[in-house]
Amino acid sequence: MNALIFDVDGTLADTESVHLDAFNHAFKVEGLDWHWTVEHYTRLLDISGGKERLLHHWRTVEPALKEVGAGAVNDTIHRLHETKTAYYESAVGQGAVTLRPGVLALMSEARRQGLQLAIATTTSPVNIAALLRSAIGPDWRSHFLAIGDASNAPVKKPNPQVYMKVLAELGLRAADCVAFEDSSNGLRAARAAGLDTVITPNGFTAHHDFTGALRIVPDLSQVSVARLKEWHNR
Ligand code: XBP
Ligand code: MG
Repeated sequence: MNALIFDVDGTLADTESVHLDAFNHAFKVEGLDWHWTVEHYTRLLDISGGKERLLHHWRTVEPALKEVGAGAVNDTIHRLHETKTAYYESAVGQGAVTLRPGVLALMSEARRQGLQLAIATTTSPVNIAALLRSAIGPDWRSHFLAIGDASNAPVKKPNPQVYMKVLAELGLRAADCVAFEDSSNGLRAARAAGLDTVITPNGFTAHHDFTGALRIVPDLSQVSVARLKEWHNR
């Protein structure tokens, strides 16, 4: 076991409630009478990617949308997502979320033992930076040998593209790594890339199907490198 590959949203931190607030803020700024409830957003999380989620919602609430020019739709979605991302970045930068239990300890122990760390997420680079800059510090990027995100892996989970990209950048086989995820889309992407995957569900994903997971644990507070090697080797 030479590397640990971490998903971001819902795995490193419980970020989805802040993403939800950011979407609702963007709707207000745009003057749209949309408001996503926790229940509705929980369902929308079956779609990976904020822009993709916006388009899916727009299509469901406005079937006549297809008459609107694709250009106009894309422009509005980009504007909404920019406003949403700016709100998210500032909220997380002000400490709106902290890392989930055990995440920092496992990362530190892994680095001390010479394992590589990587990130494989659907979200935008600015969101990763906002979270890890406040959780780890200004040198957070040096902790990760590879980072796959929306800017360099546009085909979103459950497609394995982001994990394949990270494995290529690490120069490692899937068999030499373990992934960490919180959602069924994430698990399917990691499994499709051949990765043993530890699942830490959260309030938004507890109902997901985690068939094929290496282990399902409430959080990483009881997960050490030794325990991971034991699970991985077995
Ligand atoms: C989960 C996602 C992301 C976020 C929103 O990412 O699907 O889209 O919900 O972020 P992860 P964006 O793979 O880390 O679990 O609006 O930047 O897409
Ligand atoms: Mg996730």
